[in-house]
Amino acid sequence: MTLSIACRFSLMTALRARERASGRSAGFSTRSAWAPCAREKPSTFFALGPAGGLGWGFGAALGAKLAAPDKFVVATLGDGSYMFANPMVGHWVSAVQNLPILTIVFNNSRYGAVRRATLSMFKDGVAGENYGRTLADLDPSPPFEEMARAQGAHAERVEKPADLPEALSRAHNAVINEKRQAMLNVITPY
Ligand SMILES: Cc1ncc(C[n+]2csc(CCOP(=O)(O)OP(=O)(O)O)c2C)c(N)n1
Ligand SMILES: [Mg+2]
Repeated sequence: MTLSIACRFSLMTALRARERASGRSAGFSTRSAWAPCAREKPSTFFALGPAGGLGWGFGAALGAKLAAPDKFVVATLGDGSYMFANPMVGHWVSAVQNLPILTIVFNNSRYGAVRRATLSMFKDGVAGENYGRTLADLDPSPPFEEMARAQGAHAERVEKPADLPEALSRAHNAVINEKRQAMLNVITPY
């Protein structure tokens, strides 16, 4: 099992357990980061298709929190999607408008989908050199957790799958009990 897949499974398991306990959550993703997690209730997961709208998830999640303040709202985003969303503004809006949500970034330091698409068509061309990273590289990744903290978020960098359940617990506690926004920068190299 790769680190990335392991991270996602820990996340799904932890969030689904919370959902069963509270019955109150909603997820937003620019893309299908929750694909392995079958949803059991309608209107608990919203996402766009892969063809457009990168950057939609963060703002959509804030809008959902505005519309449904009693729900535990989670935005799950790739690092590219997060950057497209203008994250400093998103965290600022969250703080100023009192919209505590949990934002989870799956950070592989690249536009992984772009790299995959490039390699699937042009792996032997110039674009395929350097393992297709040339036009898809986001390395070195900025310290997203520090940027979120600057806007008052409870924010953590998570490097090991084993650390994810407890990090999720702390983030969940910050949102539900402290009414603070939370952010997890989950490092998922592959
Ligand atoms: C507005 C917009 N621009 C460009 C794209 C093309 N696009 C689809 S996925 C993607 C990269 C996504 O990167 P990331 O969010 O880091 O996810 P990863 O594939 O690495 O898991 C891009 C640029 C898009 N969908 N929407
Ligand atoms: Mg990425």
